[in-house]
Amino acid sequence: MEESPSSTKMKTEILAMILAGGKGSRLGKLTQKIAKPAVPFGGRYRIIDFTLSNCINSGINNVGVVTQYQPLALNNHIGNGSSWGFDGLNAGVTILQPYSSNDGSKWFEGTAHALYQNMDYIDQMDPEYVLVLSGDHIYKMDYEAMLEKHKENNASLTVAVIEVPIKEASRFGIMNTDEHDRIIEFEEKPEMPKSNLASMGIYIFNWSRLRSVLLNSYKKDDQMLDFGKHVIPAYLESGENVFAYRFDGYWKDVGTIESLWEASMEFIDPRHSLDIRDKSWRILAKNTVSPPHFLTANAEVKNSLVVDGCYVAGRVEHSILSNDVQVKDGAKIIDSVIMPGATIGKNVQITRAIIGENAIIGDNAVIDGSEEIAVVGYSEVIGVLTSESE
Ligand code: ADQ
Ligand code: ADP
Repeated sequence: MEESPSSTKMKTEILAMILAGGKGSRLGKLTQKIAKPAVPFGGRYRIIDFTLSNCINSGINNVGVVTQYQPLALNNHIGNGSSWGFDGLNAGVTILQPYSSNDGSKWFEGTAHALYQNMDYIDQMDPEYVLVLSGDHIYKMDYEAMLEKHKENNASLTVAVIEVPIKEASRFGIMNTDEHDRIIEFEEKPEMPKSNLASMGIYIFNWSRLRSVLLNSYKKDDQMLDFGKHVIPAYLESGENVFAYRFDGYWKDVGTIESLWEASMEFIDPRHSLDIRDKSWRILAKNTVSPPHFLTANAEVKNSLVVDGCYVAGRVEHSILSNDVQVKDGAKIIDSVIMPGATIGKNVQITRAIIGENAIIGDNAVIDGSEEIAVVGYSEVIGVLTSESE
């Protein structure tokens, strides 16, 4: 790739690249039609809203969103970025469309490859640092504080880390550090983890260094496809300054049905450590205007989040009703997440379930997730609704 002419360069200190392209196959039916970052969360949000909000709250005004798999809903959701304040003169979000080579077969093959494919865009922004983020984490984090640490350590790469329960450690990149938090050992998703210090998949790179490392590897035949599998080990091997940045707030990778359900249940609790009522760190979302929610005289709603446009005639306990959900007479919903636009028919019983967007659950259906979280897919129809409803 050629140097881009300096006159077209933007000169940004830090550019965030949100990786929003993974298939999210572990979310099964929920990501058949949309990318994981576009999956609804918390009634009013989509998963990527947390990362976009963190960027703007951290003073990071330039963001590229790398899409690949099923990007349509994500494009529609992000639009020009105005919902998060990215439409100003000094702030912008660019949705980077999937790229495929001439033979049409090679899309982004991994996280590092995805950055390599977008090198022209990054060069045009001409950042000193690139912050690599994932579009599928629920958390609030100040990336500016991480950047300060990166500079203080004179690091070439800083990896955000968190302690995880050891039984979950093999889902993550796991590392050991010295007393100054310099990373001395790193293993991507080890079968036998040597510690519980996990990579959050959030990296700050000095761009000029990463750029040449990637270019060199793609010139030769040992292409660096993935940050965890290839780039971090190569940095450690060549003696680069690689540091861990410890994060001790709430953070959840909602890559599985169980973790998505768990994070949703935690989200209901108003005392939860992910304080969404904190006005100094607001989580912004795309505004859809729906009428106020309506509860009938028979409705019984406890300990739940109910968003605009809902109509509730049944019983709802410890659950999330996202925007425009209908819960008909006699229906009972416990410990569940109902995604936007879903209709729950009369006398339906739903326990420990995630009901996908616009799904229709016909009258008298029983959806029981007491053994394993039950999932109904996007627009899926189960049974029939009686015709007089509506
Ligand atoms: P994983 O989350 O398993 O582990 P990966 O599947 O590579 O890593 O995805 C990281 C992010 O990049 C996801 O948001 C995914 O959607 C996105 N993504 C993946 N491939 C992409 C592509 N080709 N184009 C665009 N986006 C893509 C990583 C690290 C671990 C760390 C965990 C923390 O590798 O070390 O512990 O994140 O969650
Ligand atoms: P039924 O009582 O036969 O189950 P519905 O529950 O579908 O019928 O609707 C009862 C009434 O409430 C209908 O007039 C319907 O149009 C109205 N309604 C439906 N959704 C909403 C809403 N979000 N807000 C206010 N009223 C609604």
